[in-house]
Amino acid sequence: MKIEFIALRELKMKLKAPFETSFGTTSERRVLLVEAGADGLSGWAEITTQEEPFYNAETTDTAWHVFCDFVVPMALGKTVQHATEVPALLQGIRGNEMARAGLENALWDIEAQQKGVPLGKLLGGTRGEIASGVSLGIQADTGVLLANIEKELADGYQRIKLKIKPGKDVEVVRKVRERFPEVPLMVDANSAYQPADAPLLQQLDTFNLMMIEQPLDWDDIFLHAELQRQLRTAVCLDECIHNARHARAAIELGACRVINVKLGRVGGHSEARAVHDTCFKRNVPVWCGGMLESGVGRAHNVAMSSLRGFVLPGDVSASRRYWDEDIIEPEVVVSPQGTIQVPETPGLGYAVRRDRVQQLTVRERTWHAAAQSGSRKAAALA
Ligand code: OSB
Ligand code: MG
Repeated sequence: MKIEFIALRELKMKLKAPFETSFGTTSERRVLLVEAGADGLSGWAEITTQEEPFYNAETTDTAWHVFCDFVVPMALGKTVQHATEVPALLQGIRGNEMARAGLENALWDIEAQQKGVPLGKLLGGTRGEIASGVSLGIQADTGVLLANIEKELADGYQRIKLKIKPGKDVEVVRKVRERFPEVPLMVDANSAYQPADAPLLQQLDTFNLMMIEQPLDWDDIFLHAELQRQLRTAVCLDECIHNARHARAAIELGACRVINVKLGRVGGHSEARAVHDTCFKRNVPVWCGGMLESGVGRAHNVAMSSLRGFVLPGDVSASRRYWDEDIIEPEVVVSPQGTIQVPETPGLGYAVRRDRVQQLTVRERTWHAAAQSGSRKAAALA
């Protein structure tokens, strides 16, 4: 695959409802889409940054900068046999995993189309359908939260994740448990607690939670190990894990018993698969996280979730929970049993709606590789 062109677009997409976490509230997404072209095919991916550097260090604007000024110059015009070679092209860029993942994942889409196989299969996935759960934002009114849970369960979702923060934790979980004694339930703190909060977190042990996601600092594996020893409930790491080396360190230090795999956070499909393999070898279950993605990022998540180690329901849920109208056709849908079918058609398995993308685009840049002949005229016409 010769990387002949790359396009980067920013789309403005309004969420159906604001989403509140311990680090802030999001109402309107600034979605970055990458389109890459090779061998007459075009592939799509999403750069899954948030708008502000409160989840990880990247933002929509830092990713725009790193992508335009470093990723594109290092990759444009280069030839790779497999999408797995993209990380080597971008070697040297430290961090900025989401910006890098945008290019690599677009190449995975192209490779899958070229080989005539569904992306999930190309990645080594074996599942025909994946188990879907929901992540519910913090609510001012717990009554509203209970009603929302009722609705998600009626729609078939297989597990409920509650966002928590200090002051919105033990009592909220208690009320949810009282009302839903059996539902598979977990919480996600997005690094809102300190080691001194261990006694408070221990109170959560009484609610039969599947796991507590990322209670402590975003970059602190060591203190999560100390905390895990004080809890019966499994710790799940999200923010802390940026690659397979981190996953191995966290598991071997006893910092967690579950890992949330996010494509963007670890730099793309190759590293996500490596994290999966590291966990699988050590019998650590994984699930696929979400970043309030548009359909493009969501489609990539569906493909990754088809790998055998994704044994727990993830945060990959239906398009219609987020958007009045998604940018893919068909949209991601969830069955009454709480499952998503893994596409069986070549590539991503969902078509990108160019008309809709264009409508929502607020800025756009495109780069073409120089023609091989060195003809400036050919380059200008490309
Ligand atoms: O920590 O998993 C997280 C959204 C934005 C940033 C971080 C997280 C989340 C979610 C939402 O939990 C998952 C989703 O529904 O996409
Ligand atoms: Mg999380």
